[in-house]
Amino acid sequence: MPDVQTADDALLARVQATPETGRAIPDAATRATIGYAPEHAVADVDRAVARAKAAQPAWEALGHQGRGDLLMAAADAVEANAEALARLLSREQGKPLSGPNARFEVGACATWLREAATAALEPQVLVDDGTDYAELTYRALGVVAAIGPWNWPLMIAIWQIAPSLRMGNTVVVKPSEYTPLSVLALVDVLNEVLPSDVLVAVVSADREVGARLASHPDIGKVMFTGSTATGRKIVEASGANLARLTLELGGNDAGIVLPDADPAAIAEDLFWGAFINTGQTCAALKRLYVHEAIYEAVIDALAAVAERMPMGYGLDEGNVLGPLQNANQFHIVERLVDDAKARGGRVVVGGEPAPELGPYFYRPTIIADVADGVPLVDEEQFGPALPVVEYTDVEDAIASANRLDVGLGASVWSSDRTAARAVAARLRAGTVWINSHGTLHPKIPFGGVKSSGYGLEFGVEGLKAVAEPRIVNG
Ligand code: TXE
Repeated sequence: MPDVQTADDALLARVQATPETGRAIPDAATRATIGYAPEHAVADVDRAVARAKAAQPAWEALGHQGRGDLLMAAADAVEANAEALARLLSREQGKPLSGPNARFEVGACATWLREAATAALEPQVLVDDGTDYAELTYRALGVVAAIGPWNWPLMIAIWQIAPSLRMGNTVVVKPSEYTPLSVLALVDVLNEVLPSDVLVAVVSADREVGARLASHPDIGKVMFTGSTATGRKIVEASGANLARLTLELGGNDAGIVLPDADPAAIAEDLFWGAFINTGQTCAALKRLYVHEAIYEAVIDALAAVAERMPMGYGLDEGNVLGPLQNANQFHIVERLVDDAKARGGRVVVGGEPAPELGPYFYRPTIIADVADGVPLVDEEQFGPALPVVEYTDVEDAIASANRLDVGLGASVWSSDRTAARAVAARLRAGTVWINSHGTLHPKIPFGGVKSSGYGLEFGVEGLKAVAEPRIVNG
């Protein structure tokens, strides 16, 4: 048996380019080069789409059972390579192996593959009254473009790929320029069991490559997770090819802690709601509104959790927080925290980088005594810095939660589920959690409202979103 280090490097060797032809990809923590990503050109996108288009009819002809069996085998292949994938992901993305991080992400890939393989999508009888008969069925759209981000690169790629394949589409996947190697490794593992050209990857730092993929005339659907700005470009591109879109864009999720919540009981779930993946999560808790009666108690309990969570190099067992993945994101977090401090925000913990750990580490940070209008509250920080806002009247907290132009998730924290549900019903977000934040389930649809995007992923709704509806009438 090769040791895990060898397996990790062996996987990398299967997918990487040479130093002469490829682009150096740094370890997110140390910034040392870990490998070389291939650089595809716009013409390679056209070739990739042509291959996927040619492979699609035979893939669709396998039927749900045949495709589902192969997706189950793909899940087994992911598990057989789980530790190597997790290590490569940890190095490239920065998230530690331990905690709800790299091993968790690879495990979720297998879980979501199996769910996509087995979810039942039965024909829906619309009318059957003796005179008229009509039913609704779903078939493949053709070729799906899967365009992903760098924060959860493997899991989000699977969210896009697995339902698309299940429904008989073939897929061209374009990973983020920041995390191409781990996604290429995942694709390579999936392709151990998939027929050739059913799943093709294109990789480039040139954003024209993603733009060409989204606007390609033979793309029937774009599954996109990333920034709102790029999402808008994809909407514009779809004016030409009329590709269907699922857009999972940024968020600025609010949490509201009601006065009857138990600070000690909720502190750890609050912490992970905000700091999962070191805060680099679309549906993370990004601003917390706490009732004045328990404001200091919640801050103290949260700070105690933050202080005992180890941050450091991802391959060192036991660390649960890592670096910001890239310089750009590090500078966003640093700017927003410095600004909040300058405006009188109280640093409860953190509030500064951790350069002894590496150039882009930032200490887990809780900033109290800030208000709406402070950029750390109003903008997506996408990092380990949580602003806490005190409120007196829950009506104000609800108004604050709803006042921004994004609506991916939100949460309400209370010992009274009925009271929490009453508040939840008034929050404008794709998902409102009660006493947790950001927890996902493969059968529960997930998607945003407002500028957080549109379309649902996961479960049966997720299958419908990568399929063409067909009514048979008569
Ligand atoms: O995202 P982009 P970036 C937020 C986060 C972060 C910011 C920018 O706040 O600071 O977005 O991150 C591809 N047509 N989120 O720059 O630019 C691109 O190559 C088609 C939130 O990584 O949106 C990459 O594969 N594709 C988010 C993908 O789009 C294009 C997660 C995302 O890149 C393209 C990540 C084009 N014209 C960042 N231009 C979340 N919701 O979780 C670029 N791409």
